[in-house]
Amino acid sequence: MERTFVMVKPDGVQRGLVGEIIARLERRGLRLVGAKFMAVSNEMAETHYGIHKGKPFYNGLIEYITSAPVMAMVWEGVNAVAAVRQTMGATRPTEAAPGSVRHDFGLEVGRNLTHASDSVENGQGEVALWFSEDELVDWKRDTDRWIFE
Ligand code: DAT
Ligand code: MG
Repeated sequence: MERTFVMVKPDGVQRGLVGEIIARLERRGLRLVGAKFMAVSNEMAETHYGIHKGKPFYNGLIEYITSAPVMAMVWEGVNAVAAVRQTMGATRPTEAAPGSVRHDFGLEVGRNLTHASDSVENGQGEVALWFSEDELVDWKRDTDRWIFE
């Protein structure tokens, strides 16, 4: 089953939106396989956002993501990567589809509430970066056959 790394960023945690965001992913039918509430080290932030190094917003991005705790999670399901990106919405909240998290709760690109892996390959890499194997739970959900065809 496809897995994706999802994070409620510091603004989402500070604004009390962790439950709301988890509820949307649960309601969508995705299955939670790992979660931890944590502070992000500078080293972790720089590894995670390595592809953005050198861009004008990079320093602000690192400062933002390390400024307060985050909720790091792994979710799985059929087309989990695309489904979660859709639930979160476009990077800029003012371009995110109505009904998406970033549209419904955000205004600014630098306070866009969540992270979600953008490809299956990056999802695998990010899951491995943020979680060890023993932090991921392999389980069968009783409703799986009513959600997965
Ligand atoms: P996404 O988080 O939708 O995958 P991304 O990977 O392109 O977007 O960028 C990572 C984060 O960096 C994004 O969530 C917010 C910030 N960011 C991206 N582009 C930005 C910009 N032009 N100005 C300020 N922050 C930006
Ligand atoms: Mg990205």
